[in-house]
Amino acid sequence: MTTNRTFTMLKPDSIEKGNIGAILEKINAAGFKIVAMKLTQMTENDAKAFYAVHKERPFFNDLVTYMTRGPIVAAILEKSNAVEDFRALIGATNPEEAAEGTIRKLFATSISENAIHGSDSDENAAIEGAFHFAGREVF
Ligand code: RTP
Ligand code: MG
Repeated sequence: MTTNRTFTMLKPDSIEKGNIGAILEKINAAGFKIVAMKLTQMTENDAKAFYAVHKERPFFNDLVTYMTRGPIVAAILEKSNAVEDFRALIGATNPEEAAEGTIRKLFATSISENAIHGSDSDENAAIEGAFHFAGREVF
């Protein structure tokens, strides 16, 4: 069994709604260890770079506006099978399609404002973690 890491952001709607504690509770209960964490706000250039894969999509400008409108909680999480298990914990992109008990089912507002991000591969987890954290901030 390999222990590995994923990257997450609690998105601005989660902070606005006062859901940081409740969401971290779910993450802890699912067995993830927090190895880096901070409250931070992305600039427009940060969000455009972070979500560059979606730059041709019709929702791109709305996504950048949403992700930059207030602080986020960025974190690196450790667990066996971290990327896949965390995507299962957060649920489908559209909360209407998310399974019962998932973070998006419980806390998301809509497909656009969906409470939380989770990396979609080990490679992206490493890239996204390094985007937000210096080496000395990761434990
Ligand atoms: P994320 O990258 O944030 O973990 O989300 P995801 O993999 O589940 O979904 P993805 O396809 O990567 O989309 C990134 C984020 O863009 C917003 N979105 N809005 N209005 C729309 O149709 C739409 N589709 C996607 C969401 O905030 C989504 O999480
Ligand atoms: Mg994605």
